[in-house]
Amino acid sequence: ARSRSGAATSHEVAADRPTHGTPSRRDDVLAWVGRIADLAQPDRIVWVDGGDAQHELLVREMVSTGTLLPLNPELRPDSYLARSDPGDVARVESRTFICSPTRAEAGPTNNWRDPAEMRQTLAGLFDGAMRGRTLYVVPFSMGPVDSPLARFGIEITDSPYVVASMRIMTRSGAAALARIDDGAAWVPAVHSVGAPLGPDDVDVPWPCNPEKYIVHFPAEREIWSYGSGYGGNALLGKKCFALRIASVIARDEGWLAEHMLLVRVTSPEGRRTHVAAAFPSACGKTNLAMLRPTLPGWSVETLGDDIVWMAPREGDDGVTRLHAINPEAGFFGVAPGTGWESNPTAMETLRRGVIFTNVALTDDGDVWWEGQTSQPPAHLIDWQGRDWTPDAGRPAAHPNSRFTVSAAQCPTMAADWEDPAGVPLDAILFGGRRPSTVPLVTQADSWEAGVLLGASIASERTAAAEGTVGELRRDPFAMLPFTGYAVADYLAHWLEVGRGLGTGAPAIFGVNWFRKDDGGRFLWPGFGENTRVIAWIADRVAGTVGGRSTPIGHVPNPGDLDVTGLGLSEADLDELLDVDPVAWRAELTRAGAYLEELRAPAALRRALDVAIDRL
Ligand code: GTP
Ligand code: SPV
Ligand code: MN
Repeated sequence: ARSRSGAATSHEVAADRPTHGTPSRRDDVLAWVGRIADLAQPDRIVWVDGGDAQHELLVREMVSTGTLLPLNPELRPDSYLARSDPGDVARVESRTFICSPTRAEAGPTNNWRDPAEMRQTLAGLFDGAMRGRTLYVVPFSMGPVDSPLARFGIEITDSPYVVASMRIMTRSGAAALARIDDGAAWVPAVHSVGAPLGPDDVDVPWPCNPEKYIVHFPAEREIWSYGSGYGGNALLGKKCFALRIASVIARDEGWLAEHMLLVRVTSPEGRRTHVAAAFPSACGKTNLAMLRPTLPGWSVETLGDDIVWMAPREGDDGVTRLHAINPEAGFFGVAPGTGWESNPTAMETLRRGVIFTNVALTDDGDVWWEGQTSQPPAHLIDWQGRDWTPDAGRPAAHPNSRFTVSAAQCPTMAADWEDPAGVPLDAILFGGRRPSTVPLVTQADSWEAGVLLGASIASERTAAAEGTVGELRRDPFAMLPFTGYAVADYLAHWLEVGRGLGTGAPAIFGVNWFRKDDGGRFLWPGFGENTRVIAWIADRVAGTVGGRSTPIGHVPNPGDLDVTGLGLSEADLDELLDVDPVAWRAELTRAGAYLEELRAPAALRRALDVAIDRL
């Protein structure tokens, strides 16, 4: 018998495996769980209800296996540190697959595998993969459960860390299962760390497998993930569902699933502007989402920091606008660089109830990472559990170390952030890390020019995925690793959505906080001071501020941007707002070659040619 225990409950699903919790009432769900259990052969099955009792049991178990290290409850109540396997610290884009029926449907930017072949590979990998472990069934909702934009999924995982993280990042448990049981469509998502245990094996704190597969079947709307416990690879509601699979659903249903933050900006006059912004991974979304304005009278409320779903809907005024929700319920944020100076809102959010991953441990049982304070503590335990002193010559926290925390704890969260209707979008920003050429801010002159701007995003690589940090790479819409179908079709879909919106379409802007001088110093102070740019953007939407026309769109005249008190030199400001025709010709020519490679819609290539001609 596969089960070691005879203590089966009445809730038996498959074989004679003990089952705990309240299973679904739906036959298709039960059959699927049964099939996966028969394949992966876990010791037991737990239906996760999202309640405190189950959660506390799970945490206790993780503490006993060393997966979670409790932090000092006086300094950081209810918080834990997880140290991953050193080979499992980021998304693995080279191991991420889009298994559409044809290679063309995955486009030139995704790794494609033949679906039938991949299913065979997965059947082999998952055969017995959960032996000695518990199979958790985690029903979840992306979006407030009552939102017409919400979509449901069920993740099967053998990782308690994933269960605890999904509880923070999504609405998981009984409420989501109730919707599914009532007939809602659901996306099956199967995850295993790929580390079965024999009867005499002792578990490690962070089980994983050197061989990793992050697999999507867009036609079947199905996800399989093997070998990793890291966020974007394992919390399948996040990038796998809310971006890769959702982008396909959105294409079919006429909406957009994007790698964006979402905020509400209120001007001193009380005018509200809803802004979404797409920057590549580790390029400032969480920071901008938690912006603490440095200009008097302005306020910013947080709605989301990583993913936005938006759908056209006609308002009472007869104008069709994009209405946006944040499908997540928490933040999985980059720790390094987060400090009381740079992002006090995040620091306040992190006071309690946090799962930290791969940060350093202080001698008094709290956490530290590079950039939290200007001076590091004299002694730490680094992210790999080794002694660390400031002269160690290596970072104490992994550059992609992260915090997982509930959005409800964020002090700047908008009171209505869970409004099922979402917010009407006024502006969309695109940006990246560009040390040269790209101005601080540009307004696209049309939706088409804005789509071109999004399609042309390039950014220096960061530690959020494997690869060489600092290398410039193209990342259209900050969605390069997250588009579930051919990027040419994705661009065509954006153009199509814009046509449907007409005058209700949000204005589109490009921003760049990362321009440097010849000495490698950031020209722009960034962080809270980004308020100055956000204020210009909000005023442009209202039509109350000027700008000068350039071949790549409108940029502020030096006098249009409020830079009082920044101590910015005139020369630095000029450089930040400069559109150099020679550099831009080269930039657009490169972008054109890339669009060609993508087989982007002709309308975009024409828009690009027009801009080149104007230069
Ligand atoms: P993902 O969660 O990977 O999608 O990242 P993100 O886009 O949310 O990036 P995040 O806000 O976490 O910022 C990543 C890094 O960029 C951090 O180390 C920040 O300190 C740094 N950063 C954010 N905003 C700014 C800025 O305005 N200027 C500068 N110089 N650095 C910034
Ligand atoms: C990113 O890499 O863009 C993240 C972290 O937001 S992850 O969830 O791992 O994708
Ligand atoms: Mn992200």
